Amino acid sequence: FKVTRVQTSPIDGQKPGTSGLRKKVKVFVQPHYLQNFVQSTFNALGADKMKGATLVVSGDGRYYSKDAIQIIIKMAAANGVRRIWVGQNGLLSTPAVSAVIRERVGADGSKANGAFILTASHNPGGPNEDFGIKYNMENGGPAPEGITDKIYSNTTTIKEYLIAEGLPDVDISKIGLGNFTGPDGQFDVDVFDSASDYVKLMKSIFDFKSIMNLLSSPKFSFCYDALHGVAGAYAKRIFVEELGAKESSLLNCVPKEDFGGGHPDPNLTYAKELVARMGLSKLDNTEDPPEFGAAADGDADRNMVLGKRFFVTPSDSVAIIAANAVQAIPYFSGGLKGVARSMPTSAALDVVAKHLNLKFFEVPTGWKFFGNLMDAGMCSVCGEESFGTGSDHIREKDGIWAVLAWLAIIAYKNKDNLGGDKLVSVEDIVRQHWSTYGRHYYTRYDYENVDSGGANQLMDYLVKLQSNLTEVNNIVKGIRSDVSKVVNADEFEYKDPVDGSISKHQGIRYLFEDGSRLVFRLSGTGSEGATIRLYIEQYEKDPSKIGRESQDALAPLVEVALKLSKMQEYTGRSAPTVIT
Ligand code: VG1
Ligand code: CO
Repeated sequence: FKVTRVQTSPIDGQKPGTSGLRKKVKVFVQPHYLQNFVQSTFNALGADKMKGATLVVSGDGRYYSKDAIQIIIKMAAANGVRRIWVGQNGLLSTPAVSAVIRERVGADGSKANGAFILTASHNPGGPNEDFGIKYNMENGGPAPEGITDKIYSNTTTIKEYLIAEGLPDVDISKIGLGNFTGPDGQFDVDVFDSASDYVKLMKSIFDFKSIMNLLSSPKFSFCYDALHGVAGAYAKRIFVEELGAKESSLLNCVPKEDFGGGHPDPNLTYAKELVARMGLSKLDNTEDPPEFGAAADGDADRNMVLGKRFFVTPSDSVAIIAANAVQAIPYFSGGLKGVARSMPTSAALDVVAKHLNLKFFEVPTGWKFFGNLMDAGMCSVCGEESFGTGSDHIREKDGIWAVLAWLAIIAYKNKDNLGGDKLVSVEDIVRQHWSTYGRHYYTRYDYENVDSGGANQLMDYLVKLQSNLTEVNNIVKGIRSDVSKVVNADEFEYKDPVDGSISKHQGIRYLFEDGSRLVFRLSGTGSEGATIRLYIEQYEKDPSKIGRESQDALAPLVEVALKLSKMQEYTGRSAPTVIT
């Protein structure tokens, strides 16, 4: 092949958000759109870094991925990249990409330098829905803000991109190595099995034997919903082939370009089929739901964990994993280096960290902030309220890992008891945890696709209000007299303890005397309009009060949040789109 330089000009709006660039497919297929972003990434990383590099290119298999992969292969070849690794059919979950970067060794001894991940995660897919792309670094984690800022600034000045001419489309449906020759010498495309590196890593972390015993126990039953995302490719290999779960325990585990028309977001609103099977729908007519159910998002980095007629909040999930990791998961048997959560995530993890005397960190929303802590050996387990849980085995959150962690904990809690009469259930484990550590009632209200002007006004108003706590408390008292006092209010700002970098404007916080919190943020992953997220949390230590319905317990704070922020006035919405 030879290298062609194509003239182009900047296209507006290519700023990566919380996790890469996400837009409607219609936007991505415009002439030069993807190419501008990919070349801007190569330029941000530097031409010398790209020369001779090995890059992974794959994703959750959503619509437009296959075309995008061919374009990126040709551009990489033209930019001097030495080899491209592609998961079979272009499929790799986000955590598997991270694992491949860190663990895989090519036939010629090569190691990956980075990856393009093609996903818009939990956003729907298809010709009228979303596509996305992000770059991950040599440590397997998302590019830090220093790089994403550079990528964005390059997109505003770009004049040309390089693409290989005469390089044929590569057949990514077949495993094998293709060799090509360009002006710089040899260029290879290596198509490999999407699951084997990841499966190997999971087997090195968990005791598969004890999980197998649990899955084969007549007292236990299991169900997994991939929502037609890429997790299906891993679920079958791990849960069925390795661990012996029944094939019928898998729901929607065939990856589809449009996720079967659904919204591949594992929460109580969108994972309808699983929610019904677990006996959690409003009209519960399930005779005997499984003991354990879980779901993943499109790119399989998120997880939702359910027990029989029981929902585990993601904030509780990470706290419970941290509290049990050393006993239940061989990878952690030497102890935890530290734990971390994103700012809006509840303080359940903080309480565990305190009890166990662990290092603790609170970072802004988005997985990229955990990477530095992990690379520096300061953090083992971390999580976000947005159904993201993970550890330092890779540098992304990991949906299947979280499910294995829960299975390991259930297996551990029942280890002397699998022959006994009653299973220590998911609900038992969570309630035991609350009685030891107290309970953090938690809910999140999302107002999706609201007018950006109104959303910004609401945020500006809340920031301005913060300067006068007396006024805030007058308003709060006027709304409800039964909530405690606001003692602090600010915009969250983070200084990375490893590299000293500072991230500002990471969410507006109202902190109450009794430990309750209200947090307001604008989403950075949407593709249209603005999404306001409102996070509401209340801590209850009194054992006689930890068994309430979460929406009842939080009702006073919710009322305060909505009235204080003038939510309806600014957004025109009388109710959120999604409550989790
Ligand atoms: C959301 C979540 C955040 C998560 C991010 C990426 O971001 O709130 O916790 O890290 O999605 O997850 P935002 O900016 O929309 O609130 V994923 O599974 O979409 O890569
Ligand atoms: Co995701």
